[in-house]
Amino acid sequence: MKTVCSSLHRKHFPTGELAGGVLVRPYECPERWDYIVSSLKNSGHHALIEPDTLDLTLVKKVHTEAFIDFLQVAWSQWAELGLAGEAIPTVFPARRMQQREPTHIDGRLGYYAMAIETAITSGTWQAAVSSAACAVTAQKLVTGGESMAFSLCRPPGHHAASDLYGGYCFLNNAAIAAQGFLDDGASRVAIVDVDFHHGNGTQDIFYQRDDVLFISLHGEPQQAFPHFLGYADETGEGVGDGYNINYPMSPGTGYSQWRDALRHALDNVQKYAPDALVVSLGVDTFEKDPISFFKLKSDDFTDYGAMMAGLALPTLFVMEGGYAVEEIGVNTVNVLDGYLAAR
Ligand code: OKP
Ligand code: ZN
Repeated sequence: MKTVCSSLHRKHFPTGELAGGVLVRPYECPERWDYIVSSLKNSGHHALIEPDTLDLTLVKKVHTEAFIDFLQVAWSQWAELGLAGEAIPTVFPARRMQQREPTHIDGRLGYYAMAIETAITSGTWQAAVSSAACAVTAQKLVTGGESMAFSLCRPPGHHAASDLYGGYCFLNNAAIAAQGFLDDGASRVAIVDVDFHHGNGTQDIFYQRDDVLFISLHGEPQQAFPHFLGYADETGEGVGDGYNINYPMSPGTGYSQWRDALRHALDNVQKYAPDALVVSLGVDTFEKDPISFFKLKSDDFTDYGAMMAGLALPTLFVMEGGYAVEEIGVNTVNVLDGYLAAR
C-alpha cells in the first residue's frame, strides 16, 4: 500500500482554538500526523510518497476563484494590521444581512468562515495546498492502476465547501480527488464519509450533481458539529436528487448500529456502480475521542475496513479527523489493514 504524505502539513500550527469559551491548544494538531506515520511503519507500510505539485485548475473546479484568492492572502492581510494573535473571524453575514464580500480582513474572514475554531496562520495556505496535493497524487496512483492508496491529509477537508472554510478544513481534499477521478476518465465516483462529523462541504459541492454519490455517517446535527447540515432528508437537488445520502446517529451510538448504517451505505454504493470509491476517513468515531459521541472500539475499525474491501472498487482513503491522538494511528491503520486483508 502506498501512502502519500508531506511534512509541509507542519506549516499549519495554530496555537489557539476557541472551545468552551477559552482559547485551548487545537485538537487538530501536528502530532496527529506523527502518530499515524509511526503506526503505518509499525504495520510494515514503509512506502511514503511525496505529493506532486498541486494543479490549481483542478482545485478551481471544486472551489471558487475568489475563495482561493482569499485563502492565499488572508494571513498577509491580517498580519499587515500588526495584530497580536492568529486570524479568527468575529462577525458573520447572518440572516437578513448582506451577502457581499467586504474588503476589510475582519469582514472577509466572517464572509468565508463556517465556524471560528479554525485559526489561519502564516503557513496555513502552504499546508492546505500540500494536503490537497497528497489527495490528488494518491488519486492518480489509483487511476494509474493501484487498487488502493492512502493520502495522509492534514489539514483535513470535508467541512470546506466551494467558498467556505472552518471545522479545521480549508481545501476539500476528498472532493478535489473525486473531481480528479472524473477528469481522468471515471464516469461516476462514490464518496463515503465515515468521519464522526457530517461532511457538509463535500455534500454541498456535489449536491446538484449525479456524477458523484455522497454518503455520510455522522453525529446528528441537532447534537453535533457542524449543526446546520447533515439531516436525513437532504437527498440532493435537480439532477443530483437521490445522490446524497445522510445517516445521522444519536449520542452513544455503538458499533452494531453504526455497522448497520455502513452496510446500508455500501449497498447504495454498489447499486450506483461507481468507477472509484473515495473514503473520507475520520477516526473520531472512536469511543475515547474527546470531541465526539460514538463508541467504536479499535477492532471495529479493522472490521469496517474489511467491509469496504467487499465492494472490490479502486479505493482512495483520504484522512479527515480523529482527536484521540495516542490511538489515532492504530485506528487509522486498522481500517487500512482490515481493507488489505479482506481484499
Ligand atoms: C473536524 B473534522 C465540539 C466542537 C467542534 C469543531 C470540530 C471540527 C471537526 N464541541 N469543533 O470533521 O474531524
Ligand atoms: Zn470529524
